[in-house]
Amino acid sequence: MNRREWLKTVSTGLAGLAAPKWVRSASAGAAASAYSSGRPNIIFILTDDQGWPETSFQMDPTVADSTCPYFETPNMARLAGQSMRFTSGYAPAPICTPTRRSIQCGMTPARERGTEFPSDHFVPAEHLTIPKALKTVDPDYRCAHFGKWGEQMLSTPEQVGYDVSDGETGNETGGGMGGKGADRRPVVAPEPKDDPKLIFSVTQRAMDFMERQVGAKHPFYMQVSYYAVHWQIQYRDATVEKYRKKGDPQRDAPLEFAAMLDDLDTGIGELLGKIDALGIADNTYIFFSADNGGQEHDAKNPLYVKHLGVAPKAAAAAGTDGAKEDGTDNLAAAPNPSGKPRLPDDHPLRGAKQWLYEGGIRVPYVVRGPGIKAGALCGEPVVHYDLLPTFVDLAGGKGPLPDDLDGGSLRPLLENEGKGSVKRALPGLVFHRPARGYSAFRQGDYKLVVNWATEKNELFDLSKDVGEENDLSAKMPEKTAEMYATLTDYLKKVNAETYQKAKPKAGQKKAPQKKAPPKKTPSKDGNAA
Ligand SMILES: [Ca+2]
Repeated sequence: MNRREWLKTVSTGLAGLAAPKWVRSASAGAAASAYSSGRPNIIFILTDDQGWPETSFQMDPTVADSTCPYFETPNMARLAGQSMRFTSGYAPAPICTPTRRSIQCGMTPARERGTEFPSDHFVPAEHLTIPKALKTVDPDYRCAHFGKWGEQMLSTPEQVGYDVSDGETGNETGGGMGGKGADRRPVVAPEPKDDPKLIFSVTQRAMDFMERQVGAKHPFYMQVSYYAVHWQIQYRDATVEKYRKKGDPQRDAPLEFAAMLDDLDTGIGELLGKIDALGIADNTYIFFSADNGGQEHDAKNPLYVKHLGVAPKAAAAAGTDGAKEDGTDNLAAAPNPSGKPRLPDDHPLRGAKQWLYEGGIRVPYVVRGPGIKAGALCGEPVVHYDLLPTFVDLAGGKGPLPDDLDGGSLRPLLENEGKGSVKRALPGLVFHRPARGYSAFRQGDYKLVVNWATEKNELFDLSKDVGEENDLSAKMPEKTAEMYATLTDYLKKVNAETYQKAKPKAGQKKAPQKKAPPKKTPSKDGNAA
């Protein structure tokens, strides 16, 4: 069944028509509980621009620097201790919006032809999405999206199926830079000193939503997309005082960044506390991750050159600062009175946000829930476009999903202490950013990085070389060619944007965009669900 046939079936209503096979068999076998359906709740906590090592716990216990002890994230650490840690967890893209589209629809940004902020034709509301899929498994599911939705998403949260949301929010909503040129400025004014990056108001709406669903005995899906720790930096005064007393971080991030991360952690702690207080922890899955790799805060650091493989000037020209697209100002160096060299934000990974090296796409990735062994580790590569099929599987949906989904369910890994593999149509993970001249393909321990501008391929064995320093392509030409063929066959099959077409041309500002469908009024108070 293709997606159009699937959606036609669903939109015509399930009664009296043959529902998709996986829906018909979905209702049986749910465990008895306080819920009308017994189905689990699913919460996805998505942070913004939080790098793989930007937590106080090690994302990979075998990699010493996969943490920054200066940062204090006790609630994230507690959650990780109760969870399975995916040490090779990936965002589908190294920037916000392509990742956020990919999450909702379970496809690669390459297939969505949405590898930059705009997409030339992809309207999420015209496709299967997480809330639509869960409601098809069981119409009792109530779905909410709080916090940052994304830039140029072309569909509102309600249009893709959420009952409750904060509307079409973006970086500016959460205190990022708005306007252009001389008018660029933080748009949240005055700065909300008790609610930096809207962390606590977003958390409060999420807690209220959960409470309503528990009272009404509805299973729920809730995505909480925090604006932190994306620039601009905001924090509470008491929090930043704590870090001023600690001195400078061991990484490029300014100490104010640590305060923002700390406040984010406090908000997440409140959310976790509410789950316990409501008595739903035993029937609730919590996924925690970030939308792309960490922002690099100091391109002047010589270690940056080592890790990115290019000189800072060239990196800036290539647009690693992202200032033109998403309002970040990442090249602002943190004060470094000690003068000692610091580690780049994403060390030991190579690169940072914007890049398809690991620093741009490998992110924190932990999952807690029924049947998941606390403290388990999983090295199997997983990605956010696996979430839609995973959520459907955890909710009790059976049978095949539409055949244009790229993700596979993580359930076999979650229920088997991380052992096993994920069943996807393509045996590997695809990352595609043709406008910047790069694609990458992760398969097992190996990762191929294709530079379309230079037509140079690099091959890395990430099990031995997480920093992508040893290019094996000359030593392993057959493996390189095989992975290149698999990647390029896929890109052709899904009609992905090509480097020749996607790279900016002289005098061309933006690709033409499809007109967005009409907006609905967002239900900000959440009374509807
Ligand atoms: Ca981001």
